[in-house]
Amino acid sequence: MIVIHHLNNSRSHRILWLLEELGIEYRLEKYSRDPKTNLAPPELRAIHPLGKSPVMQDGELILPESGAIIEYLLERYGEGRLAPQPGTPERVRYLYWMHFSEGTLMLHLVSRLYLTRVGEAAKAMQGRVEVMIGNELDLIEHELGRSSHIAGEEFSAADIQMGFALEFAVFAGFASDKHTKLREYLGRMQARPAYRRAIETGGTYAFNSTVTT
Ligand SMILES: N[C@@H](CCC(=O)N[C@@H](CS)C(=O)NCC(=O)O)C(=O)O
Repeated sequence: MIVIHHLNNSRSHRILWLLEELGIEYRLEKYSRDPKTNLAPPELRAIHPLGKSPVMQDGELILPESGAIIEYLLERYGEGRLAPQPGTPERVRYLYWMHFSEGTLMLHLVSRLYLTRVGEAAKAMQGRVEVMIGNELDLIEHELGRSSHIAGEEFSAADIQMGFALEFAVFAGFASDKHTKLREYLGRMQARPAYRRAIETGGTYAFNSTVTT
């Protein structure tokens, strides 16, 4: 059976959500963030040297990195679900947003979080990163004006991969009044039964509390 090494308040929620959407059985190994440092406990390093979550175990295979886990699960168990057909315009959008989530938006959100802790010396760089995050949310708002989901009219795993990054952006205060489609879209994603089941199974998840404003 698939095992997910799951940290509270983390990207691991993506994998639970995907597994719930696909109706695949799984077992959770739960870990809690340190209340002071917010870091994962050292036991996670026994599973994978970087000690981050999510990590998926499928038989002998140990796989970290949420995007890679999603791709693996779809390829192995997806039976063509939750990904547009290769060769279609939707597939290209799917690939773009699948990679954009960690490669661009999360990179900037996490960089900004760290920069806020440096203080005055980082102010100029922080401002630059905040401009980039704002531009990225504007781009997403525009994309959601084209279709009901991030890669087209159909729900796909790109919505799952983007979901956490958008929740984190809203949580960090980056969505403004002009991001109405983004907020409406997130509300729809969070209302999906599989999303709700993932929250119930995974436990504490702080990033979806500020979305419905
Ligand atoms: N790019 C990786 C990021 C993994 C990651 O940074 N996970 C965070 C939780 S969202 C974590 O484990 N943080 C705890 C720590 O750094 O100790 C992915 O998408 O899986």
